[in-house]
This record gives sequence, structure tokens and C-alpha cells, in this order.
Amino acid sequence: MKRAYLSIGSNQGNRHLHLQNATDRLQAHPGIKVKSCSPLYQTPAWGFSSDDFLNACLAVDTNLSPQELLKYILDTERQLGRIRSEEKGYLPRTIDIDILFFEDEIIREADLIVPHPQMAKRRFVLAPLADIAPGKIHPELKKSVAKLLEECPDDSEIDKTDLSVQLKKDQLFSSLNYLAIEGNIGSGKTTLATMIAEEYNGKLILERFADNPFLPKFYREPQRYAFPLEMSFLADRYQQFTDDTSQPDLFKSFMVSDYDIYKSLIFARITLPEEEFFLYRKLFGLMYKELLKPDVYVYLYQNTERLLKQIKKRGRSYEQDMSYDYLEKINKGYMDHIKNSHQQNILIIDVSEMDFVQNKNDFKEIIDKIHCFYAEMHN
Ligand code: PH2
Ligand code: MG
Ligand code: MG
Repeated sequence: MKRAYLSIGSNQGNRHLHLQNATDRLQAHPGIKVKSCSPLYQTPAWGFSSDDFLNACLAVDTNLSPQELLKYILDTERQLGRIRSEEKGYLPRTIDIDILFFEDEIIREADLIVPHPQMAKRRFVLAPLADIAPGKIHPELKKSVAKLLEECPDDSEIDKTDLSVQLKKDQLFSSLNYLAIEGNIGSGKTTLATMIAEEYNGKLILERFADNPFLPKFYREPQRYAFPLEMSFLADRYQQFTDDTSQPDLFKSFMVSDYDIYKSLIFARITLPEEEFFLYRKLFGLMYKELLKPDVYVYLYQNTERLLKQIKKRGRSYEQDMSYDYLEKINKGYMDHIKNSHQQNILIIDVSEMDFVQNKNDFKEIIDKIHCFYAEMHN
């Protein structure tokens, strides 16, 4: 794989969409991986008078040759409605994709000059490029991109926008449809699900606690109110989960949740007397079979001392009396479920020694574990 940097620009029609479409088509090529994209910049037409552009730069890794990459780029431009004319000079365009750098190669062919001959004169190229590759050295001018930007004579007023294009950062999370993150109270499942959704453009499904009228009653009289309490949790979860998963979100590549409906059964087994639990389990089974099942079910294992610390730290009043024993019981409930379920899609990750919020490597390690696990399932 070789690293190339591309400049993309559009000043006609739905400019943002054209840049997104161009990026999507680049990503669709098996020999091209789009690694990063700068924010989009609003820039005045440089070298001719026309409407403003949106410009950005992409870093791509590719095993194509420069000529093969160029061919694919020209083909992409044509598909996205670029019309080239024989006339001299610049024309407005739906999309323009230029190769700025190709590794450190210096290419001088009739149809391809790399590094791009005009780049040092163009703020609309250097500013976005400096966002993703400030330290990259221009192989002819022997200066970094940041330095070239600093010395750039172009005085156009360019504006960094809040817009960007979405990258499918990861093939895995686009082939996987639904990932459920589970774990004991305080294990960090909501945090992890949220981080994954953000990082990989997933639709986030969080458990929302409706005010459960049975909860205060249950605390006063557990035996009397455990059954209606568990039933009402189940009914709420069922309704929420169906609402959240029945409408696919076209702009998201997969779903990730911070619970799996099965937890209802795990908790009910702890709070209900045996006969009531059997009745509960019957009803649960009827509802469960209607629901979308996760492709991968991750259980975050966390030791009980740390769970207690975490619960204390987040300070939800109703959780503060949580006992060590209760947490151990819940963990055992999950473990029994995992052992007995014979499902092939359950992955236990021990996060006792990890801090995936503060430590990027820990987060990456978790993602890698999910990757490998999912890949092996499909072997
Ligand atoms: N591309 C050009 C000429 N001028 N000006 C801006 N602002 N953005 C461009 O992408 C651009 C340009 C030739 O390709
Ligand atoms: Mg150009
Ligand atoms: Mg071009």
C-alpha cells in the first residue's frame, strides 16, 4: 500500500453531496482505503471567476499505480457529472479530484504531474492538507505542508466549515448490522456503545429508564412487587427496542446498543420466586422471538470493586445502596446465561485492567477484539 493525498473540490450543484459521493466511490474500490479527510473549506474560485468552491483533502492508501489511480479518478469524475471541454481555462465543475502527492514519487507524464504543480500556490489545497498532513514533506520543494501554507502567497479568504464527509472507517462495522454491548451495572457499557457509535457512524440505541411506578413499591415490599416490576421493565424495553430497531437509518451503517433485551430475564431470575419466574420466562420467550438479535453480543466483565467505585463516582442516588453481593449475583446471572445459551455470538471482554475512555489503545484493543471475533465467526 502506498500513501497518496488527494484534493477534492466542487462548485456546482449540491457541492457537499458531490464531495461525499466522490469519497464514497473512492472507498468502494477494493484497492483504495480512504484513511482520513479534512474538514470542508468554503473557498473563492482560484484562477477564474466563478461560484465559490467547497474543497477538502483526503489521505488514501492504495495498491494501485499512479496511472491506475488517475484512471479511476477520471472515471469517478465522469460518473459524478463532470463535463470537460476542449476550451482553455477553468470551468465550473461538479467535482474535481487531483492527486497532490503519491508517496514521495516525482512523476512527469503528459497526463499526470505529481506532486501537483500548482499546489504550493493554492491556499484551498494547503489549508485542508495541513489539517491531515502538516508534517508531510514536499519531495521537490523539501518543505513541510505546514511550512508551504505559512509561505503561501495566495491571499484568498478561505473558511473552514463545520461540514465534513463521512468515511466508512471500517469495513467490519458496515457488514455487521447490530452490535449489543452488555455488562454489569457500572461496567461502562453506555460509554463504550456511545464511543463506538461516534467513531464508526453507528446508530446508537440506549436504554431509557421510564419512571417505573413499581420501583419505590418494590423497594418497600420486594416480594409483593417484584413481578409487576419486572413485567413493566420488560414491556418498556420491548416497546423501546422495537421502536428503535424497526426504522433503519439510511445514514448509519450499523446499530449499537448498551443493552440486550435478555437482561430482563437475567434480572428477573434474581428478583422473582421460582414459580413466578417460570411464568415470566414464558411471556419473555413470546416477546423475545419477535426481536432483532445482535450479530455480536459483547459482555464487558469488570471486577466488583471497580463496579462499586464507578457507581459511586457517577452518583445516581437510587444506586448508592447497591451491595457487593447484589453485583456479584448479577455477574453470575450473566455468566450463567452466557454458559447456557450456546450462542456462538457472545464475546466476553475483561475490562478490569482497562480504561477505554482515557486510553486510546485500550479502546482500540476492544475494537480489535470485536473485529477478530466477528471475522472468525464468519470463517
Ligand atoms: N480548482 C481549480 C481552479 N480553481 N478554486 C478553488 N477555490 N477550488 C478549486 O478546487 C479550484 C479552484 C482547478 O482544478
Ligand atoms: Mg484541480
Ligand atoms: Mg483535476
